[in-house]
Amino acid sequence: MHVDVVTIFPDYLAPLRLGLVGKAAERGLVTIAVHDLRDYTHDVHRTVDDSPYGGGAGMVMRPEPWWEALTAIGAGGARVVVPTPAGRRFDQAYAADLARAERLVICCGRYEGIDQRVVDHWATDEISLGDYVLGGGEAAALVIVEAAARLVPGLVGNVESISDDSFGAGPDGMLEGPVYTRPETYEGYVVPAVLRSGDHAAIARWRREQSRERTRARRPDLLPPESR
Ligand code: 6GU
Repeated sequence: MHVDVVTIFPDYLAPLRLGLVGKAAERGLVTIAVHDLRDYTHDVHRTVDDSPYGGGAGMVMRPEPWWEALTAIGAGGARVVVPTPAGRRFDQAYAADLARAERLVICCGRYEGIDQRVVDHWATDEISLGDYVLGGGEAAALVIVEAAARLVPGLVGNVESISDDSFGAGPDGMLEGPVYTRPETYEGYVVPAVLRSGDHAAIARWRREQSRERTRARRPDLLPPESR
């Protein structure tokens, strides 16, 4: 997978060098290029915004720098993602779908948004992380790339710990239960006895129960209606 991110804040994407995505980039499984939108302006002030037609508060991102940037990148044929609170809600299945793409281009808007003609012509996907408003698409781009990149085939550890549309290794799309490591007792808190029992069937049963109980308490919407 190759990812292009277009932004007026290239430094915002620096964390993509870290962790699992960074490791994937080092190994060449995922390649990431960050582009400064202002490199596609031609005025001395490198202007990317202008006032909205029809009036109103805030500024709108001008179409010309976006069009030139996306043309230069060769975005035609790629999945072109515009993060926006007006987009389709992002989830694990959506991430898995993006992970199948050979090329991903993420267009990070700021201000009140990008001129609609850019979106109409270039965007294949408008994605929202949830019902709140971010200052721009950059934080969303970090989330989208991290969620998709860890699902790219061949990445370390993604064989059994990942399935398409459920969370982590939680069975049946339920939430993960609690996890523990050494020491057995810490600050008076003890690791549940069953996990130290060596009884693998009992451990598997306990994990399923924990998973189900946590999901019922925190996210009943993830359970089939009849078992809520
Ligand atoms: Cl993807 N972008 C912005 N700017 N705000 C958001 C969002 C995305 N998702 C929720 N709020």
